[in-house]
Amino acid sequence: PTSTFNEFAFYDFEPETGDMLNDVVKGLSSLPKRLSPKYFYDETGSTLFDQICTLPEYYVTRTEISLLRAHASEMAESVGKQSTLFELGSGSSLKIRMLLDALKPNTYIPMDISKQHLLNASEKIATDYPWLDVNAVCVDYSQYWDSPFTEAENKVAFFPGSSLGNFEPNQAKQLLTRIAQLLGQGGMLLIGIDLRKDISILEPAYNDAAGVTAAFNKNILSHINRELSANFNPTNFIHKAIWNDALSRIEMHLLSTSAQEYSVGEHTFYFGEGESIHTENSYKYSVDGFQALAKESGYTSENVWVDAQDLFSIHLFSV
Ligand code: AVJ
Repeated sequence: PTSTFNEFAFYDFEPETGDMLNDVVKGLSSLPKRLSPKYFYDETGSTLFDQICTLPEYYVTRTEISLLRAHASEMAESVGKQSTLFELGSGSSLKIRMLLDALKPNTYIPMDISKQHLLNASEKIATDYPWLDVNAVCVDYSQYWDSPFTEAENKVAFFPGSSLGNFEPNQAKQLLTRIAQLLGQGGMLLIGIDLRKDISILEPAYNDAAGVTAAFNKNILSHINRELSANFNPTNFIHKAIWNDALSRIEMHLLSTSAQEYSVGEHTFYFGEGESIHTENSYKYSVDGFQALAKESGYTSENVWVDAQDLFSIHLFSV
């Protein structure tokens, strides 16, 4: 007989502070200035993101959750019998709960860049699902991809929240290709992708009345202050979110309220009045457009679920 207790393991491939310094210096030295949205997610940023997910304007999370709730058993049926379930960007591991009972995998492998958040969330899952082995992996999945779990059998990956939308279409293709390599022939990918829609819905979702998204955007500077001994004053920047229709993406920026100068370690950066730091892209796809991108990355479309208002899609692909 096997053990009555599930296994819990934590693997730390947390990105080095030195990598972050190089990356931040490079981004702030470019024109226009930019910072990677992965630096939103320190402990404060992950908590602010959880708050965003409950905002009335931010339809993304609640729509995806209602799709999962409505179709979990059909999704599990389409996925078929898979024993190892990966989740990319597992955050607080709330959505996965809607799938665990239907999918009944042996092992859950949550992957996230935010270490403490991942540890708390995965311990809770291990407690609440005593039949499930949990192997949490703290990792920057945009960089590191030598998974210790390549050998596992019958793999399915869950990539919710339209997080893939943070990547340029070409980078998205590369990441999807890497995931396909991890999954191997017969592997399955269940992925949540936000849909193109009217600007009157899109812009408020990234510029909420309560100002939580503004705080989330500015926290990237506080994170850099803490991690890299920088001296940004986040109150001297304004949050801006705009829809770029030609590129089919929401862009988030931080605009400098005046001419000012800040240091990051040994480096000094000058910001003109009104100058932008581009902090995030959030690409939106049509159902067909995303299926074409996935096809180019080595997948076959198996199924897709869309809500009645055409806000959000959950695709199932096989490798
Ligand atoms: C986690 C990347 C999907 O783009 O909607 C939410 C992040 N940024 N509000 C998104 C985010 C501002 C979110 N993703």
